[in-house]
Amino acid sequence: MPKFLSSAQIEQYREDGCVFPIRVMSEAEAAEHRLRLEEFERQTGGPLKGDLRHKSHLLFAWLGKLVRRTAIVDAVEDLYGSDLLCWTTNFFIKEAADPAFVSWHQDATYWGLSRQDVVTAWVAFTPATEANGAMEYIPRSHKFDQIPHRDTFAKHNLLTRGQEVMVEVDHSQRRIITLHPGEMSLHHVRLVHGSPPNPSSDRRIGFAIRYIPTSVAQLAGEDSASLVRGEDRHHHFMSEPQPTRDLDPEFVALHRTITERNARILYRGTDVASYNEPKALAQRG
Ligand SMILES: O=C(O)CCC(=O)C(=O)O
Repeated sequence: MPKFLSSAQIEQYREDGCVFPIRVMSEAEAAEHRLRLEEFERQTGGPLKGDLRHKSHLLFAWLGKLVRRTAIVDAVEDLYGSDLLCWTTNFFIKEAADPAFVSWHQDATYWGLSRQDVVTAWVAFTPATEANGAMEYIPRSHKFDQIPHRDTFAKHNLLTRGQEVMVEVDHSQRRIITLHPGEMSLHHVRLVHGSPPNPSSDRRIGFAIRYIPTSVAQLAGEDSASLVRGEDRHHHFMSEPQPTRDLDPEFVALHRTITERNARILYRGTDVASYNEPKALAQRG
């Protein structure tokens, strides 16, 4: 018996590689999440940058809670069982009238994980629509093998390497993931997806939470993850603690170590060593 998703939603994930919209909090709670983020941005003088956008659930107690939120984890349990890790998180923020975009890609390409049992819960803090650069995907593309990608390191590409699939994407097949604030989509690690720029007058903010069953391992280096449900009998990842307050200095230091290690996995084979380095460095390499 599923805990949260309907049988039709589970079937849609298995068949299409993506299911949405799934409400996981009220619009008011989503607005509170946005407010918390923007309060921090106001204090620090601008949009969240560099490694602060990644593994942010180790920096902010409210995001540490979000990755453990019952509705989200119940939905993931319906897909991948009851022993679950949050492997990482990534803010995908597109400013108003900004050229930032995400090229067509499969998440699995550089993640180094041992299996394809990886799902992203993309939680909308603002609306995500065709008008503000919502995610798009090609249904059933998660059933393809790993597709070769080329690294572009394009300036406005929000992906680590600006990686893109080396095949022509048939745009007539694409579906747009329209979400209201407080809703999420779930997408498979091999799904071909991307998103265009946001020409609208407001920001589009999504928080991507990547979940794996504890049996999945990291093959590309040392790594850590947060246990969010059940038990970890495999110990493939070092266990991350949960922050109880925002920006606890111990957690800030831990986050720095972890994101540096993580960047070494994601940028392996390039000259880039951290999320904070300009992409141009790699283009010169
Ligand atoms: O937020 C976007 O537009 C793209 C997000 C994405 O590629 C992902 O969550 O894997």
